[in-house]
Amino acid sequence: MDERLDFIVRLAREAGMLAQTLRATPGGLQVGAKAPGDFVTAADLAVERLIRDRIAARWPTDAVLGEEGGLQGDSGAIWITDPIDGTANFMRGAADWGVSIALAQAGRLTHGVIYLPDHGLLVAAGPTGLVAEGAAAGVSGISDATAALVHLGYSPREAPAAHPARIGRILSAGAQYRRSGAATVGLMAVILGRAEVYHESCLHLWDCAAALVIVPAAGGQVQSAPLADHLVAPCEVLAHSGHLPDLVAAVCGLARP
Ligand code: LIP
Repeated sequence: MDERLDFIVRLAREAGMLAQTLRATPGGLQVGAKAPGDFVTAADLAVERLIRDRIAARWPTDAVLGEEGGLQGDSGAIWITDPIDGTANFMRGAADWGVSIALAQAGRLTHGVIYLPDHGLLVAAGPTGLVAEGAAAGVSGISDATAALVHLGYSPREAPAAHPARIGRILSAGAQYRRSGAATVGLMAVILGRAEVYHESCLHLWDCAAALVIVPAAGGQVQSAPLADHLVAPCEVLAHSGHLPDLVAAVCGLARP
């Protein structure tokens, strides 16, 4: 395993354990809201601080983009992290949340790790291969839409009417949909072959950068904006197994191929 992949796997485990410890500590969560429905807890801030400190100690000239602290540093190597993805679930004691850490070098995403601590699932990928703990990684081979699951993400950044319209297209295609409230959970489902598609119209890079590396390594396909655009604004993200083009077109509202 290359040293950066080994580093992010170990860091994701440490970050997840810190988040679990803080949530279990009486008064450890002090919850705030960045916007209506967009929560941040003391654990989000502490875990991102840990991630930034560990990266700075090992690669002091690299830049870091985090959900809570934004972009700090100016370098060809940028670490991209959501310390606790699915904060609204995490702060209520639900299991659907995760740690996401990725690395971009010279304008390309090269490494990523997603860790779902309460589920005991970790997947990571880099130039030397794929690592999976808690389950085998590999996208689904299902090609029948009536057996397919589509995970959706939603945020108030998208026009509310667009979401039920997307659900209607999925049901009309014969498939079923799920919405966990954490991109990492839906993207992990695609990586593990437990769902066929993940889509979100307006998703920040820190929620999905790791998955944009891992899904292809698990045999799937991803579509998103150029990295330079996604670094500065949320963009549409699609990850899928590659065996259901008609369903993917329905999810995205595109003409059938
Ligand atoms: C969340 C994402 C989710 C999205 C939410 C939110 P957070 O991340 O995982 O997919 O729909 O709007 O962005 O804010 O809990 O880290």
